[in-house]
Amino acid sequence: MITVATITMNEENAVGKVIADIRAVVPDAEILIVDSSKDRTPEIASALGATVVRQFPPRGYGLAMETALRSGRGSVVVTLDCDDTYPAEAIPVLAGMVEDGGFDLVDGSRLKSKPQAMPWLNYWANKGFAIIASVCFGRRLTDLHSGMRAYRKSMIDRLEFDASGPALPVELLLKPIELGFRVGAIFISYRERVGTSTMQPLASAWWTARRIFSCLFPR
Ligand SMILES: Nc1nc2c(ncn2[C@@H]2O[C@H](COP(=O)(O)OP(=O)(O)OP(=O)(O)O)[C@@H](O)[C@H]2O)c(=O)[nH]1
Ligand SMILES: [Mg+2]
Repeated sequence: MITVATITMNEENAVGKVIADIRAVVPDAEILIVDSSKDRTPEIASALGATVVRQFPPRGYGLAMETALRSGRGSVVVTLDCDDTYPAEAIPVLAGMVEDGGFDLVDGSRLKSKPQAMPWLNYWANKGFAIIASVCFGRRLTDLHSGMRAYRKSMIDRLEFDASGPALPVELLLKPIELGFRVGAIFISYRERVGTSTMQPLASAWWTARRIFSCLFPR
């Protein structure tokens, strides 16, 4: 079984479509939502048959993502943001590469070229950090910050990471590489967001640098 996990904070305008899109491609998957909303997001998600774990008051992206990754019951956990930016059609491709392709983690990279939906500043920051990490880790990495990936559950069970603070996806990609897990990537599309972003660019950049450094030189 696969789990499709997403975290939500006030995504009532997107959650219905995101769940419907997931169902259309993987009807038998467990759909797990870690929710920190004040709006109707959790009610909508429950009514559509998703498993909702409430985390309120909100504890931030990282702690919600850690709960999502650790609570999934499937042998593969596929993550995506609940803002309609990621393509649900990629779920079976990513999951299949873990289930049948022998990968422990497959990244959905948004950066084959600049997505129209990504502001130039974010694009250059993402690209710059990916180049730095590629040099540091000696392999081609194109997107450290993607929210869409497939993780082998048994790998997550063995992984320790610091879920406090922004830019957790950076550590969730680099630590498995450092530990010798089999990590792959495919290119995916990236759409315009429904609703408002919670991303804080400066804090995210600082934490990205910190996380690259701490994965490179683990204590
Ligand atoms: N449960 C929970 N979800 C959160 C929290 N912060 C953000 N989210 C969700 O995490 C996902 C990613 O957040 P976004 O605001 O889209 O951040 P982002 O994807 O880095 O930024 P954009 O590229 O602008 O979309 C969304 O589905 C949010 O609803 C939180 O504190 N708790
Ligand atoms: Mg987003």
